[in-house]
Amino acid sequence: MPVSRHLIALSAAVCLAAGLAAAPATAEPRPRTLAELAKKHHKYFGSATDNPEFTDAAYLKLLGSEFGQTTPGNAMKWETTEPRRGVFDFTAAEEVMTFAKAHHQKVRGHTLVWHNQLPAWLTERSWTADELRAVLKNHIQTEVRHFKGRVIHWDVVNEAFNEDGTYRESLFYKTLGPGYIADALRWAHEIDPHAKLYLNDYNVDGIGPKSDAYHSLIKQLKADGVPVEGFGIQGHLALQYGFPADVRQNMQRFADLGVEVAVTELDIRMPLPATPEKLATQATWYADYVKACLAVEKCVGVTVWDYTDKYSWIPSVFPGEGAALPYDENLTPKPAYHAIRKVLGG
Ligand code: 9MR
Repeated sequence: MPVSRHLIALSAAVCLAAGLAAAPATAEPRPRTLAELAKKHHKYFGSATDNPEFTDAAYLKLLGSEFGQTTPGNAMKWETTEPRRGVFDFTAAEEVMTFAKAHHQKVRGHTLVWHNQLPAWLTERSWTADELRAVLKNHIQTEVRHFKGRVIHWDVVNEAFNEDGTYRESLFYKTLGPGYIADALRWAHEIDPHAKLYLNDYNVDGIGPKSDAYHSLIKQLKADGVPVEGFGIQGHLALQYGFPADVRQNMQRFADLGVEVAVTELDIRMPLPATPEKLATQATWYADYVKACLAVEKCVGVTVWDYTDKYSWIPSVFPGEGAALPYDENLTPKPAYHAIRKVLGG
């Protein structure tokens, strides 16, 4: 019938017009996110986050869209998760886990054994080796059990060495001796054999006494059948101290031991004020760091230690320094962000 043919033609024209209005011929496709670009290289690109930031909607929008992985900056640390002996509280960590799940992000668990951010009940008395071993085992196993199957990695032991490659004289080292590291790895593995177990530290970007100490330790742990599966290179750099030129070779020598490598806490601070020159150098450094990870097959991903200068830990710890992250305080991408995109092929 001519009438219905007319109607069909009319409605087709309306649809076409509506379609054209919604997607003009000149529209650019949505730029791919850092997460999507990294995934093409079979790596993740992530950002740490922290609970006080969860009231900032603009911040969360970028966190959930641009990054494919997250690490709770504080929520899984001992003082937060076991504030009283044997009393566990995973509320803060669960807030991060819920966000990560909703945004299809992988989560790195950080951290089970560290000399810092320990609860007072642990540090304000002395322990026999047997007592402390029981406390440590219970802490590790309870936390790992709680997040079992939901974290890809655990930073099981964090910052175990001094700059010269000697063991840090932490409560755990002083009371239990160096064997606490192997014990911690074994206890964690017993509960969640699928999470990759990491040792993690700063100032181990290049080859030197501290990274040498990790290299020897991991080699020995492997020889002893201890379940160590990753080396976390935090990557807290500062423009005034130079770029670690051998970061790729360093990653590779760990990969050659049979462990994976991750860049776990990358930020690149500078003396303030930030100038275009400093931001350009920072951009090159970010690009070079990511390039190193791309060049090493067993480097599984890069995490920035939060993504915006608005929430960086740097200014409070290094007065007069900052501007360390790829987005500025207004959540605007900096040259570093564009440099990272470019290296990832964006
Ligand atoms: O980002 C964390 C900051 O909010 C805390 O105040 C600080 C306390 O030590 O820890 C920061 O994160 C550290 C991480 O857990 C381990 N590597 C160094 C990080 C920066 O200090």
